[in-house]
Amino acid sequence: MKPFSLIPLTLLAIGCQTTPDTPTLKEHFNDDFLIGAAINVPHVNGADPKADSIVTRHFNSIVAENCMKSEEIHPSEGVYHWDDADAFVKYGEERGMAIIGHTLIWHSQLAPWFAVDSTGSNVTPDVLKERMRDHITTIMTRYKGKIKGWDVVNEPILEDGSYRQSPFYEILGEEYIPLAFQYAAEADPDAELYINDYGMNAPAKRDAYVKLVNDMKAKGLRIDAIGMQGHMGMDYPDITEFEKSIEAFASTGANVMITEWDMSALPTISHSANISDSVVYNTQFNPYPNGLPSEISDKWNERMTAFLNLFKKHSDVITRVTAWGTQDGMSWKNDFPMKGRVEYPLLFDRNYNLKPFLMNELNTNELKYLTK
Ligand code: 9MR
Repeated sequence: MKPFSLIPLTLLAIGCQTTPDTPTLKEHFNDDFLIGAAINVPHVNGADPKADSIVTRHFNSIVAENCMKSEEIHPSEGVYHWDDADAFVKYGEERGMAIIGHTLIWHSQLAPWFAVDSTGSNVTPDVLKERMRDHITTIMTRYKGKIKGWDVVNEPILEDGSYRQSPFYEILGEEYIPLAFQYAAEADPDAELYINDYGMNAPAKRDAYVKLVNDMKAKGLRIDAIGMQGHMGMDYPDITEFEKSIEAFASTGANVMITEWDMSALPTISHSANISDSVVYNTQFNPYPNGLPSEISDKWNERMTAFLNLFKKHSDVITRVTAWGTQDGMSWKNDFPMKGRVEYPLLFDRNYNLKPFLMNELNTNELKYLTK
């Protein structure tokens, strides 16, 4: 592998014309895994033609960043907002992409009505089961034959291996997960079914997932892949522990997917373990508002290379790698865990240029990848 410093600086500064035979990520990883990105509603609606060009050219899979979460798609009981999800699916179909649905059962961005009655108290187990079944069946049926696979349950287990105290867990206990997979398999027997979570390198969490998936398989339930959200930083996760999790998950017979890949280039802010928690603005935690220093960028690229090489090493079980966004400017990480951070976590920079680690991977010095 060519070190980054060997890329001629003049070429980096000038950029080149893209020729029709410029390599693309999807061609390059064709024998390894699907390569994808999360896209949001403005993207689908044409707000960012350059990002559209990147996605169309480089990716063969997309996932809905927000528009299929229950709060968005099913905001009140029996009321579905299909427009954004329909447009997302159409976008993928027009481009012949593997379309991924995210997510059916999740505690966060949960529609406020989902688990409570008119007085605000938790519904009974039977009512929640019926609501889950309706929700899963209605959505999956609408996109039958169009969506390749679904994150059926998202983020149900904590770092210590215990179950998250979500409304689903409070009302139904551990059973809610197998039930969701049963309803999903019944709704669309041809769709792939995934469980998806962050912090999957944690040993106790790893063990809990291996047990959960093995238990579900023993009950005859189908689970096609374990999604490892790749929300990373410069000092986490430990790559050795991450690899142990890939191997442990593969031992269940399920495939593995790197579902939400991004890597913060900024100092890690210690905050509560919950991915949706935020901290108050502090300039100390926004050290590079005007651009990433080259020594930090080099380290970031080296670390991304190490993880990419790990994914390639395990491409027999890793069937998809999906970045959580397109270019740095649109990443959720700009607001996490502190609003207003200028972040650099994605595969393309704010000028829509491929990051150096991927230019090395593609063995090219070409910066611009916008031509279709
Ligand atoms: O990127 C998503 C962001 O736009 C939303 O505001 C946020 C709300 O919870 O969800 C983000 O995506 C999350 C994903 O759905 C599940 N895993 C963690 C992701 C980052 O928070």
